[in-house]
Amino acid sequence: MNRPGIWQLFAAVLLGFLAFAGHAAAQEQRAFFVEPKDGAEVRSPFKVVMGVEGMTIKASGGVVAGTGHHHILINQGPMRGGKVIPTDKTHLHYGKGQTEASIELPPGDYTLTMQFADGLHRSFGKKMAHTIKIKVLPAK
Ligand SMILES: [Cu+2]
Repeated sequence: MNRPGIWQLFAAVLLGFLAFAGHAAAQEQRAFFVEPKDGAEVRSPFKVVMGVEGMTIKASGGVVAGTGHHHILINQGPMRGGKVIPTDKTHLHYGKGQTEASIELPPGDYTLTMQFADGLHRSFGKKMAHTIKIKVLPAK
């Protein structure tokens, strides 16, 4: 009988389970601002970095399950799921699959919402959105 062998096997199974559980948790779907942080003070133009988990970034065009692209909505909250995001000065599309952008805004307080949406720009709703507040400072 090789008792240490059995305990090693037990430990390996336990570690495997923990790794699986951790992976499952990481697969939770969310979209978020990496940069700027909520409450940040920035000067124009400022850099925005967009992140997504549990979905894949794909250029706009067709609808492929589990994929989409980023949008930034200026001075508004998330858009209802299924609603097509308009294209104008306050609804910015990153339809080439960009994860970084440079944004220019006049000085002031802003609410920015990062909204993930499908290949036809249909919002994935609040669960795939992240809203932050920032202050754009006057140019130096
Ligand atoms: Cu779009």
